[in-house]
Amino acid sequence: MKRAIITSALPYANGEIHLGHVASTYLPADITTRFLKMTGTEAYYICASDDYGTPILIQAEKEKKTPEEYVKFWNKRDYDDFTAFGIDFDLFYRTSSPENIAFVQETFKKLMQNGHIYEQEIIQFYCKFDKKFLPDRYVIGRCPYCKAEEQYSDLCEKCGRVPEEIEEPKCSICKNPPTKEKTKHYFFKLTNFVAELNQWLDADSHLQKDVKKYVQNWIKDGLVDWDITRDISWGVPIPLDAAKGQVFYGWFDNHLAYISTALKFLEGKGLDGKEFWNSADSYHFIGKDIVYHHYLFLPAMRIGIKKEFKLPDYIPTRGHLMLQSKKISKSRNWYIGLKDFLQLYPADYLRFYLTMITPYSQDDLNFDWDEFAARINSELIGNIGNFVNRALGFTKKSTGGTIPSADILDSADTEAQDKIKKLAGDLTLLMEENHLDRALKKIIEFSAHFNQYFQKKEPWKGGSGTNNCIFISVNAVRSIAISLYPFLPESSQKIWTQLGMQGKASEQKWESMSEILIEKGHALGEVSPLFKKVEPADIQAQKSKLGQ
Ligand code: B3M
Ligand code: ZN
Repeated sequence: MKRAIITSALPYANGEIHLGHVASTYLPADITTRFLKMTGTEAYYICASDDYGTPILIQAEKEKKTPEEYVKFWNKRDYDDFTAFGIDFDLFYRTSSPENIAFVQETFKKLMQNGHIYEQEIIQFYCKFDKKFLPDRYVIGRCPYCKAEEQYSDLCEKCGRVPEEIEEPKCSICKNPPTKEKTKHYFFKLTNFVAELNQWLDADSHLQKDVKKYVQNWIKDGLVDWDITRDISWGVPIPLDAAKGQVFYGWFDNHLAYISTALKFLEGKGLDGKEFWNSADSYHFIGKDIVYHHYLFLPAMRIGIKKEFKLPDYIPTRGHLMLQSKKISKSRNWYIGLKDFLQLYPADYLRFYLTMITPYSQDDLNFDWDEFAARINSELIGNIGNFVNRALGFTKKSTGGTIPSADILDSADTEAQDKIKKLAGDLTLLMEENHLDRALKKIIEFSAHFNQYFQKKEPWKGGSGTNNCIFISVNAVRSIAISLYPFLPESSQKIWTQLGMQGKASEQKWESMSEILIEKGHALGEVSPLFKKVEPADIQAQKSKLGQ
C-alpha cells in the first residue's frame, strides 16, 4: 500500500486563524489528504501549533499569562476553528510537546557530533532595567531603510526588510535604550550543505520548478550560517551545561515537530514511525513567505543527521491571499477571522471559493466579496446544486425515486456515459499534480455537461428517452458526490444521503466515480436543495463592515 505523510505550516499559537492562513496551506493540504485516502494511500495529515518564539512570549507577558497558558488557549482555539472548517487532521499537536523537546535536543546533539554546530560570541542588546537580553521583537526602533518608526529589530513591517541594525533602539518592555552585552551563541553551519542542497534541488523531483530556481539563486548569492540561540526563557532548552538559560530559535525546533508529531501519531497506532516516514511520500504545504526555511534550513538539518528521516518529496508552495485587493494585516485590522466567516456561510462555500481562486503557484490571490457571491451563486449553486437537485427531484417526482432500467442508448446518452467513464482519470492527473483548482473546475464542467444533457433530453415530456436520462443522470450525481468529497466533504455526504446510498461518501474508492453502480430498482433517499443562495444585501453588509 502506498503511504503518505502530509503536513501544513504550523500556525503560531498567537492569535486567531484567518482566511489568509487557510487558502494557501491548510485547505490544499486537507483536500490532498482526503484525495489520497480515497485512492487507497495510507495517508495521514499531521500538524501542530508553533508555540515558541519571542512574539508569543511578549504577548503572553502583556496579557499577564504564563506562556504555557497562553499557547494552550490558542492551540485549542485554532484546532476548533480548523475543525469547523472541515480540516481533518489525524493529529494536531504542539511544538512544546515533551516528544518534540526530546527530539529537538537529540537532533541538536547529532548535528553537533557531525560537525555542523559551532559556538561564537556575539553582541546582543540587553536591558539593564529588565535584566534581560533582548532578541528580535524585544527591541523596537527606526527602520534604517524606510525610516519607519516603532519597528521590530528583526522585521520592518512597513517595508518588509530585516534591518541590519535598527536605529535608536528601545527596549519594548520598558522603552529605555538598551545596552550591548556579549553572549555566546550556537550557530548551525548552513554553509556546510551547499553541495548537497544543490544536488537535491537539481535532481528531477516533484518540487515546484519556479520555487527551486529562486532558491538556487539564493545559494549562488551565498548562504549564511544560522544563529540558533535565543537568550530567553521560553523555548526548547539547549541541552548543554554551557548554555544554561538559553533556548533554541523557533525555526530550529518548529519544523522538527513535523517529524516528532508524525512519530507520536504513528507509534500510537502501533506502527514503526521511522520506517513509515521513510517509506512514505512526504508533503509539506506552505505559503511562499517561508520558502527559505523549508527549502534550505529544513533539508540541511535532515542531511546533517545523515538523512535518518528522508527529505520532503513535495513542498507545495502557494501565494498570499489579499482581501479586497489589499494586503491582509492583523495589526491594521484588515482580515476576516475564520470563525467569524463560518458564522456567516457554510464551510463548503469557503472551501469552494478559495479552491477556485488558488492556483498551484506563488501568484497572490484575492478574496473579493462580490466575486465570492457570484461564484457561489452561479457555479456551486447554479451549476452543481442545480443539476443534482434537478436530476434527483425529477426522479422523485416521476418514479417516486426508484431508478428505472435503461433502454437502447442514443448518441447523447453514450456521450454522457463516456463523460462518467473518463472523469476519474482526468481528475486524478490534476490532483496528483497539485492542480486542485483545475480539478474542481473539471467537476464543474462535468456538471455543466449534464445540465445540458438533461435539458436536451427533456425527460419531463415523458418521451422514449426518459428512462435513460434518469438512469444516467442519477449515476452522474453519484460521480459528483464522490469527486466532490475532498473539496466539499459535507455537501458530498449530503448528496450521498439523498442518493440513498449505503455507507459514506468518504469510504468510496476514488476510481469508482467512473463506474455506473446505481442499478435499476435502487431507491433514492429524501431529496432537498443542497445550498442556499448568497444574498447581495448580506454581501453589502460585509463590505460595509470593511468600510467599503
Ligand atoms: N509558524 C508560521 C509562518 O511563518 C510558522 C510556520 C512554521 S512551519 C514549521 O507562516
Ligand atoms: Zn527594558
